[in-house]
Amino acid sequence: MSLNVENVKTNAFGDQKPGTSGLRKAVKVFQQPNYTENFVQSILSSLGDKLQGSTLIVGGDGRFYCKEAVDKIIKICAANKVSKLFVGQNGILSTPAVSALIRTHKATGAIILTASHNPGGPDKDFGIKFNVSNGGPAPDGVTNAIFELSKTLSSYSIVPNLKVDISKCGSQVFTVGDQKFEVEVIDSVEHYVSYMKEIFDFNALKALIKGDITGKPFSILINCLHGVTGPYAKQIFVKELGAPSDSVVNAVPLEDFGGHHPDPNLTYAADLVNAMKAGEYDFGAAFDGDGVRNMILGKKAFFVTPSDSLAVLAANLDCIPYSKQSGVKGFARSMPTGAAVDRVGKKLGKDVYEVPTGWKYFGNLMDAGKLSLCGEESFGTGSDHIREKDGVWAALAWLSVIASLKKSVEEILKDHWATYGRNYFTRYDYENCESDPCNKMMAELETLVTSEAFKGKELSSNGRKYVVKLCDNFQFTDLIDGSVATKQGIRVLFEDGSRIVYRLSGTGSSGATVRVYIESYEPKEYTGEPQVVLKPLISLALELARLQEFTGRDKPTVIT
Ligand code: VG1
Repeated sequence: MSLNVENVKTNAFGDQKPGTSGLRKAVKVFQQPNYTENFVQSILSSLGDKLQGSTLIVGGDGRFYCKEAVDKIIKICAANKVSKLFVGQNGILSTPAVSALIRTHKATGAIILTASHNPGGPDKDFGIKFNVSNGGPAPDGVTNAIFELSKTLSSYSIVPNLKVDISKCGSQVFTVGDQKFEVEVIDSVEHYVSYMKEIFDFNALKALIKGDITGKPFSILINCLHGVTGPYAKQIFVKELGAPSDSVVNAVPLEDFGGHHPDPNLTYAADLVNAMKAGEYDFGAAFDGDGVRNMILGKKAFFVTPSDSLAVLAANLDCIPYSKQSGVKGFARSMPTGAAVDRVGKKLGKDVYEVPTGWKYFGNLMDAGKLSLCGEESFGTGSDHIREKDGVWAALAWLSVIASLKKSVEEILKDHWATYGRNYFTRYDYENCESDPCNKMMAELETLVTSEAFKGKELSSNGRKYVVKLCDNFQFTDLIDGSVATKQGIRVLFEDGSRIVYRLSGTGSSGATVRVYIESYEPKEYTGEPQVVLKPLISLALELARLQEFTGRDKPTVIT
């Protein structure tokens, strides 16, 4: 029996502009009549000629409203002449798993249901993200086109009577008008796990955990923060690598992430930090809602900053069989990320690229074979095995380095600093501030630091002097396609290599979040406490922006 397509009249919404990574709004916004449908139709329409006969991947992190959204997406894809969808069982797929699937199936793209590290639940956030055929997040050109379409959309097409059971794996074929439409429901973890087995030496990792490498069992604690990675982590760390079953905790994905922020940092993954403090575990890792972010801890909760993590992995990338085999190309980091990786690149004679915040800016360079590894200070690390950051991959990468160097996390870091010096780094986040004063603060700050009078100026704070070298609002030209991204963060760079960066977040769902990134380089002294070492620069950063005056906050929500 053939199913009918209905064209539904709708009114355009003016606010469907994707941010740093997809469209993120409160669940209640997505639940408005036609809101989700409109955005999905805009994504599909943006594909133009590539839409008819296309194959797409659909899945999400299991947060509240995922299932409803998957159902709408299937019905709208059917009406828009998509020929095949791969859908994760029960709508579940981690973002890295989606990226891998796009590449394997040579799909046109994917619609991913996630607001990533943002909290979930009926009163929290939902998100829809579109990834393109290389497996990566849609670049600005695509998201701008989607936004433009969304502003004038007057109808969408849907097959209201299409019923697909996404709880069972297997293929279901339908006739829509005179076209075939296939939905293949796939196991959420299988493809990703087998890919990880190709990338890493699972026998070596198994031996590490068992104790065959260091002479005693290496104990790990993996906290999935009730995000999507639970089933992946159970399968990999427990079933494949033989870690005890209680080494993976908070492994059941929950629609509201247990009421917490699924963001693996020192504040929101405090559980992991506290559990590691006693020294019972050698290695700890936590991941975010959709499995892209990672936090790495050593024994007694020794914290590895994401910027250092990137540098250590860069210096040791050939401990990973996949990277050794494919050859280590260049490295990249987002602009606010600490420059530790730059020093590794210099020593190894590899190029290091600096791009704006957001994973979408790495894709072209990777496709052009210019980089093997990239990362962001926001707990994102990944390689060219896919086009997303990948939390579970990062934990496996670290275990590979440990197995190969036969050293603890702390020893690895201390050796690294002894060789390269240390880039002290911290980030202050002021979440959910009022937008208008924050916009004003950024505008005034830009005027101040880019003024003639500010050039070469000597500033002092807590007895230390800093001489201004360069200030700007970061602008980036993509080396491959020439596209330009402007206003990517206000930078204040000093003669001694220290820097302060200010940005407004592009992932929040309401109000404004101010991020202040502070970094200094110490060639020899590497044992200091970042908050102590950076104190003068932190005070200077807050004073320059008149942060308390504009935000009304006397302390940040999160310090990393
Ligand atoms: C933040 C991070 C950025 C990251 C983005 C998406 O963006 O700073 O580095 O790429 O989140 O991460 P913003 O605009 O809020 O600073 V995820 O894990 O939520 O997809």
